[in-house]
Amino acid sequence: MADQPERRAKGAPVGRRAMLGMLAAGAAGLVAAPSLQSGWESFLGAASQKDPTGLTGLLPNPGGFRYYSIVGSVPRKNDGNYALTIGGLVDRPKTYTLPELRALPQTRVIGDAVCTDGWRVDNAPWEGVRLADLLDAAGVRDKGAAIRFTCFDGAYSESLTLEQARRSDVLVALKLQDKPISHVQGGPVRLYVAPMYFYKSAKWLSGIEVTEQVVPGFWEERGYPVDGWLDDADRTDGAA
Ligand SMILES: Nc1nc2c(c(=O)[nH]1)N[C@H]1C(S)=C(S)[C@@H](COP(=O)(O)O)O[C@H]1N2
Ligand SMILES: [Mo]
Repeated sequence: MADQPERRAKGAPVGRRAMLGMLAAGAAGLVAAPSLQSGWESFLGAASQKDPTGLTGLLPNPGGFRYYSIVGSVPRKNDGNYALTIGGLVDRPKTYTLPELRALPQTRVIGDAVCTDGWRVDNAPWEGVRLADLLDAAGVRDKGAAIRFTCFDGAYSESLTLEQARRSDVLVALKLQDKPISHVQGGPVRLYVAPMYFYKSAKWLSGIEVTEQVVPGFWEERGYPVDGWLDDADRTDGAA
């Protein structure tokens, strides 16, 4: 699992190690990142032959996003079988269904999606439940200081400090560009962490666990910064 390439069916993927160098180099490094020459169209061509995910039915390219998954196949979840569990250091652990999440107050955040691989999608409208609201409902205990996110792909994980998780621009997102988030984009529910690199925005979200300390996520265990702030991020959440 650890050695699986993040991008599948691509001609000349930029290695994660190389990307870390670019990430360390900051904005200039991102500008200098090799262009994704093969792109979505070639992904389609190759994928139709050998993509094991069966996801190619949901094309075309949704608005500039690239498809990422660290596993080959992810189960589909819907109103009937989706569940989001909030637990760990909380007073009121709870499992939400999709209709329950939809019934909560929805917040719209217009923000960027910036992948460390050098592509970005700016000013996309995301909608969903503020993570802060779910945490308040669960009642974070005094010892709780961080969040660990898990996913129903069975492999990916992410983390935030409690302070980051309480920001007004961190969503348990149900919609992107005014439509329910599609399966390929991590739906029906994914995290959207507007002020951080897109790897923080875990797709196929299924678990929110309040922990005492930050538990580094999948890419963070492999060298990515735990604090994934974008260069232009307002780290104080002035909007809150
Ligand atoms: N479950 C899961 N979430 C994930 C990833 C992943 O591989 N699995 N990749 C991350 C990375 S590196 C990026 S850039 C975005 C890509 O989201 P997209 O596939 O909707 O473009 O998802 C992030 N969240
Ligand atoms: Mo990414």
